[in-house]
Amino acid sequence: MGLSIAEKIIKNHLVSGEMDKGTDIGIKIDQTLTQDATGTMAYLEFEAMGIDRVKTERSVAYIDHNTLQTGFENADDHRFIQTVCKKHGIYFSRPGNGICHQVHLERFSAPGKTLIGSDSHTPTGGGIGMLAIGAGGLDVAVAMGGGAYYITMPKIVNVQLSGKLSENVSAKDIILEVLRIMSVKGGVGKIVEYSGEGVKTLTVPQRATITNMGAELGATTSIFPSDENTLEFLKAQGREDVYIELQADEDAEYDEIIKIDLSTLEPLAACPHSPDNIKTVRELEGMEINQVCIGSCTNSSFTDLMKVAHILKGKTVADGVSLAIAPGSKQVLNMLAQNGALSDIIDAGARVLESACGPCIGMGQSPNSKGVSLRTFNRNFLGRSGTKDAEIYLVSPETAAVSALTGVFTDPRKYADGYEVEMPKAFLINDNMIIEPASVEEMDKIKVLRGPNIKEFPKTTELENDLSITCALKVEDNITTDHIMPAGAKILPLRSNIPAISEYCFTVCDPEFPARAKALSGSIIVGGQNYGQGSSREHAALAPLYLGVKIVLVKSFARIHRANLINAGIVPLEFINENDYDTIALGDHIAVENIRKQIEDGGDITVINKTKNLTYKTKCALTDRMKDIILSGGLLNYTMKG
Ligand code: MIC
Ligand code: SF4
Repeated sequence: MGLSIAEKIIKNHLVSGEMDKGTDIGIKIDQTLTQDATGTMAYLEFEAMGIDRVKTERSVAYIDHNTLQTGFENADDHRFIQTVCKKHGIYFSRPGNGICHQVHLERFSAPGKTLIGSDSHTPTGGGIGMLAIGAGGLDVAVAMGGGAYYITMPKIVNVQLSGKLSENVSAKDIILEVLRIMSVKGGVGKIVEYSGEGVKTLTVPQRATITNMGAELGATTSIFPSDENTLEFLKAQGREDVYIELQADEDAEYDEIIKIDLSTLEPLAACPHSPDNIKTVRELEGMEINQVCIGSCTNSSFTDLMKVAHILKGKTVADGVSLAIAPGSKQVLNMLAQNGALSDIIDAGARVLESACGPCIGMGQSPNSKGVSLRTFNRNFLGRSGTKDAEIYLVSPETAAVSALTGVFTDPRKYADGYEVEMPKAFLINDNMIIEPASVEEMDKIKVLRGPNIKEFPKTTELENDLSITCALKVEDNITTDHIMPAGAKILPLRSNIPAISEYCFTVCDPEFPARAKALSGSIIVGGQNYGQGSSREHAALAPLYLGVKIVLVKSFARIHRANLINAGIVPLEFINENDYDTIALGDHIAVENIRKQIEDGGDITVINKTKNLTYKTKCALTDRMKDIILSGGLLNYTMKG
């Protein structure tokens, strides 16, 4: 039987297990990336492992999330990461150089290689044919130390693209269509692999928009073939030496097939508050809007912003609209500056932000109360923008730019004028904002600088055998990590301080949760389907850990968050009978007896609701390695035990 692209890369990197779907495999990791909001923790964990120098082919740390610097915290974190990188062999991309995924695609990505990153949108690299996966910080730390990365061998979904996009219909509309078809949980346990004649019509940045937002499907990753367009992109980045061709075998077998004719697509929008709540822009036309934000790792490439500049040229942003634009990287911003497009953008009245995540993670530009904001981003979870009652719609750069001018939701096809952005033959290459690590000889001289905001990774202990705990929170389906551990300008600066950030844990759902959980001597959280979707932030596991949560019992989990819970030593349980969910209430007293033995045996775990006098059967589905991690009290303890 032939292999798909993802299977070929996995085969080349397999260090443990067999490539049988649904079983655990370990793969060798060639590259890692971190960003600053998850990076401080990842590097503290790396330091705790006591390894001198990274063992990957390339590890890069980016500063892109916490660039508001409203206090000393972020700047201290940047300095810590910069010095840690210098010492331990990691490349450091300075603040201002751009968003991790955009810069990595431009300067470091390579077809056929494996990449894990402490950010859920790491699959952006799939646009160039990498096997690029989002992971928790601890997994990245272990990979930097030369350890394998463990995943469940995913099923492969083949999305066959035919035809060509019509003018002003965009790569964003393709992924919104895939989200409409598959939903935010449709990709769990799967890799989404693109093929077909339509692939040839898409450039690498367009493909990267699609693989980036594959994260919103809950997929392990998404991947495109590596072909002549890939070579063209790499040549223009002066990096054709890393090119290899990658195609699926003709007789590759897939678990699911989805067919999309690109010529039939029209502009789409993800409506509040979920990326799979899709409507056509036509249906929304005429709705008054207050804000437009263009940027993020989904849609801030040179070609995206050239299109935006073309639409804005010689016009003015509508009176009632605030337009903010954050170019994805210094390369993009500089090229727009040099060719004059930036001037068109400024002239139209856009508010030009630095090359960073910015409004995407609630770092500024929160909309007005009940404001309608059109964003080219990838997530529109409730409250993420910083304004709880705002209505966030995710759209293409074309829809965003045209609507910014009209002041109402507008179908950009009405403004089609035959303009096509050309892929540059040569991008502007200047890596002066990427600092190389010290040499092996020099590394010992480097002193790692820590500010007062940096607190140690919380210590964990071995799992107790008899748990007698209380239900401290009960939540619904599709809880995101933005509910569990919110971000934004006020909370993000605390990412390297677990005691302080824990005070905000779940406060979006229940402001009393942190105090209640702390007062109990051990607790359980109960949730619905797809619990923990969204970000890779391990803080969504570390904060509950710090607050004394021992078990999370839900109907189903999102992949990265479940892995983060295991890494933190919190037991992830799933209801076997989903109706049991209805019988647990806040404050119920829960007991799990002999849990160590139950975990070791690998069968169902019996959970007793003492208050209701009920017994629940739950499943844990842990591999032997995961069992050891949980029993040791988390991945750090497990790794240090050797
Ligand atoms: C996000 O888009 O939610 C983030 C912020 O980039 C996160 C990482 C984080 O929480 O630091 C992600 O996607 O993993
Ligand atoms: Fe940054 Fe937003 Fe991309 Fe996350 S989704 S990496 S916050 S731009």
